[in-house]
Amino acid sequence: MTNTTFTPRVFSGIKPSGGLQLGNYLGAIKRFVGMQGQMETVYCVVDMHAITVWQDPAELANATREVAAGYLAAGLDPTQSILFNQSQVSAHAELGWIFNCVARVGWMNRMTQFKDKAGENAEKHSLGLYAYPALMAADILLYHATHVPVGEDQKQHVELTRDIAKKFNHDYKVDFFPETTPVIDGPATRVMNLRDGTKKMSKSGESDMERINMTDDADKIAKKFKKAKSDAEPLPETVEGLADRPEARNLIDIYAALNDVTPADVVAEYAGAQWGKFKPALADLAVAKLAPISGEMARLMADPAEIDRILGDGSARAREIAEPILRKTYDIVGMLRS
Ligand code: AQP
Repeated sequence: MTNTTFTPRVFSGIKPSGGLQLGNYLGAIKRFVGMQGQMETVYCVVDMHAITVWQDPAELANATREVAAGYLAAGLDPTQSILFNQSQVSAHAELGWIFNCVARVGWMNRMTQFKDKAGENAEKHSLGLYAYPALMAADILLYHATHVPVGEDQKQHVELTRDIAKKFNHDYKVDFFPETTPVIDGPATRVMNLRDGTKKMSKSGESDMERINMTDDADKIAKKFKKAKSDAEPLPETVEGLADRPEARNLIDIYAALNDVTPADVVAEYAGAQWGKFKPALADLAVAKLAPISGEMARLMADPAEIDRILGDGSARAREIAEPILRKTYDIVGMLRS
């Protein structure tokens, strides 16, 4: 085994499986933008993951542009970071197949997200939904990414990525793929559903009232926070007082993440306040922080050709990193090239 040192590089992605929601922004995009300039950053719109559940073709193309617009509107600089959509770099699918042959069925059976999404009807879901964590490992390792910022829900998949890298290196007696570190920090790594604080906020959740969409206007945001589930108690005096109060914890975490403060700061400011005071303050804060982003998203979406150009340029730059790593992987595995 050699002792390879890997250049620090960030990779992460978002599925265009619907419009962006607040959890995607606070748990992912805002943190992605914060890592820009600290090391090389590669960010993807993972359209191949989106089709693990049915997507209308015209809506998929539109959602791909909308996720790209979300990244850009939140401050991603496409000259500083690489921004592209996954299907334009075919090496993802190719390395994904190799990792399907490295990952064990027993490992995939432990993935809680598949169990949550497929529920009791697992047989009726696509094979892609079951196998997608191996493709996600390929997304990450195709860039030899050392750091992957994600929300809490993706932690298990980044751990699987580490297992795949270790098994590949061990089986082929190489030190080729890094053991990637998941970066999960800040108060909003798991933004919860506004109507049920025990469930994650999702793009594809059943009711629109359970999530804040990045395209919601001020009235909608105010209405959704006003109707958000809370509880009968006023806000506590300390964060410890939030134990067993999932809805209260969620609203305070959202406030903290939007305002770049800690949940303890929020509790200190609103100790003993009633929800009738806190919820309008949260709605005002959310509108102040999100309106400039949604306004910029709308401006960008009015010029789809420019978004396509940015994604095309990013894809070419992504291929420059990915293709040599894929070729070397094929050599290691023994794929003949003539
Ligand atoms: N509720 C959340 N809180 C914090 N982070 C979240 N992320 C998603 N929801 C939350 C983070 O956003 C990034 C992109 O996620 P994704 O779109 O690729 O997949 P997902 O986690 O399955 O997102 P959704 O919104 O729940 O999509 P659907 O409903 O289509 O499955 C990841 O870093 C994720 O952790």
